[in-house]
Amino acid sequence: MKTPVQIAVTGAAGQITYALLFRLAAGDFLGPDQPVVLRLLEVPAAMDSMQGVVMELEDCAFPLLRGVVTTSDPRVAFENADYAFLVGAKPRGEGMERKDLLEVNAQIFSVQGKALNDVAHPDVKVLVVGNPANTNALIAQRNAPRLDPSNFSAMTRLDHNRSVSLLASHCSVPVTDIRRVIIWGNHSSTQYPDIHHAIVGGDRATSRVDRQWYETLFIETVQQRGSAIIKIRGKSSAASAANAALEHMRTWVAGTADGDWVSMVIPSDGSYGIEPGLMFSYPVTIEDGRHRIVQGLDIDDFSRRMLAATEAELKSERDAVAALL
Ligand code: NAX
Repeated sequence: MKTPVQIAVTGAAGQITYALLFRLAAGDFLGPDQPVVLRLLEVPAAMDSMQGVVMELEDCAFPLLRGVVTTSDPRVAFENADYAFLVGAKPRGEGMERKDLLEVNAQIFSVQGKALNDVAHPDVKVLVVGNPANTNALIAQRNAPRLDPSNFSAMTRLDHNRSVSLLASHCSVPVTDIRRVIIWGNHSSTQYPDIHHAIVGGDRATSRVDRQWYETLFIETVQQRGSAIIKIRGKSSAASAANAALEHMRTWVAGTADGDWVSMVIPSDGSYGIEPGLMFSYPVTIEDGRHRIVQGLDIDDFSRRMLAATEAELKSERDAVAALL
């Protein structure tokens, strides 16, 4: 048997983690021969509720689960962590302005970034799910100068999966026939779901769908999918978000399939004219645990405008939390 890997998960009493932890413990992330230790972080007020989740984990008698650490101290949660799923975040409270939300989360992610810097494994792979995910990831990354910036990421995989599913159903093909969709930019309603380079079966997606449908319905449906689920379910996406988080990390470790890519928020290197350093969602291929931005894609005027809008939003988020960078 291999040595257990240390997986830190924050917001461990929340609804996304309720769907995530059992899959991590079951081996869905790293396979059936990789034992894991879960290192769970919560705020003090949610420790009891987190303990209930731990009791359920125990009751599953998962063969791969070699230990569970529970704490409200990030330095304990992230100690020697190989992987960190940063799911916990402060939701928008009543009367809270967007700037207040950014600031309160920036505080959380600056503390967590520092703790990762000090105690995590030097190659730790960090995924930020908690919103505003891109900017939270930026804060964490900037507060962890010891770590390679490329070890920090945020999640647009749920938006990517939503795009794959919607395109497949519109074209009446299985999801396995869809490749190369892209989510550019921010995980917010300015994100740009792009199918200009996507493939449906053996065809270019643009030859299979009506431009009008794409520019209006497709883009808006993906951008607004989270709100649509809240409206109908009364709660935000949880199982699909947990699934996307698991897939994001699994692809990061296992690599992308030949001829395909995934969308991932990573530090911009200036590709496609985006300001270097911004945490921006790009199409990436992954090999040996290293992501590389797909280069050389044609960007038409429509796409250029969409990229500019989401980049502008990310810059304004960054400027709102500049004191903590
Ligand atoms: P919940 O409110 O159910 O759970 C969040 C948990 O985080 C709570 O138990 C809370 O006590 C904990 N928490 C708050 N501050 C913490 C801190 N400083 N340290 C540790 N734990 C802390 O939210 P849930 O539905 O699970 O969503 C979690 C986050 O994911 C939210 O920010 C949400 O907006 C975001 N999402 C991001 C998505 C993405 O694609 N990037 C999609 C799904 C989701 O909306």
